[in-house]
Amino acid sequence: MRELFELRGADPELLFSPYCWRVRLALLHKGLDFHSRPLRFIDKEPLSCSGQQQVPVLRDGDSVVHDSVAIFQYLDRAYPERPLLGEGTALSRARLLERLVFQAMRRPLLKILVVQVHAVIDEADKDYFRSTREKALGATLEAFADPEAGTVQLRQAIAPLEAWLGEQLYLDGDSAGGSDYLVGGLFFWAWCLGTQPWETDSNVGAWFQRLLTHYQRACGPVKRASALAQG
Ligand SMILES: N[C@@H](CCC(=O)N[C@@H](CS)C(=O)NCC(=O)O)C(=O)O
Repeated sequence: MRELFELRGADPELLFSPYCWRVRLALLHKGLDFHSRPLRFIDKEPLSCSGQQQVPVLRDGDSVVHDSVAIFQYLDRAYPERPLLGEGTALSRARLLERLVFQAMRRPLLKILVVQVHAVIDEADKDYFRSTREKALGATLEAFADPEAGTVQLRQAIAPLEAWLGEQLYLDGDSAGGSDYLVGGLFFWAWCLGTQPWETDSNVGAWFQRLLTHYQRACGPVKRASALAQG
């Protein structure tokens, strides 16, 4: 049996981790079904088989793999049809893209989403999330949050994607591939939390919609939180 350990909100159907979304999209690309194991932040025991404490974790028969990029690489080794990242130079470039996009998008997205994440997680997770994130950010969630500035910074960060997607339908070419899922996971994160800090009427907006439509056709509607009232 194939199992994906992933992160859930107070509503077990609300799955909002960007890294877990990457893996969901990758499994769909490979045509592999799986059993979802949604966990709260504090549910660490089920992850002990992976020797670390973060999701996503994929258990596939006797193999247990953690870290979204490592899971992509595992899937390409175990199921070579329809490669996600490829090998050699292609793999190296995909990993570089992941680093660059992550570096550029994560902080703006956190400014937009951090208070919303706190709002949607289970009561039992709230103290843990607040204390770990406030330590990492060096500020209270509320002081760090700045959806307006985050949106401006995010739009600057995705400008190269906007230009690139004016030339082709997907980051990887005519059809979606590993780069689309590595980047797309960050967009699903925002989407599931009830926000859409990019313009619908843009190349990026149309690209995200293609990924979402493809996913929903195969897997059903994506559960979304309702947006937080601003101000
Ligand atoms: N580099 C990892 C990052 C995974 C990660 O940061 N996961 C977060 C959820 S989005 C997590 O499990 N956090 C657990 C915690 O904070 O205790 C990947 O790409 O999978």
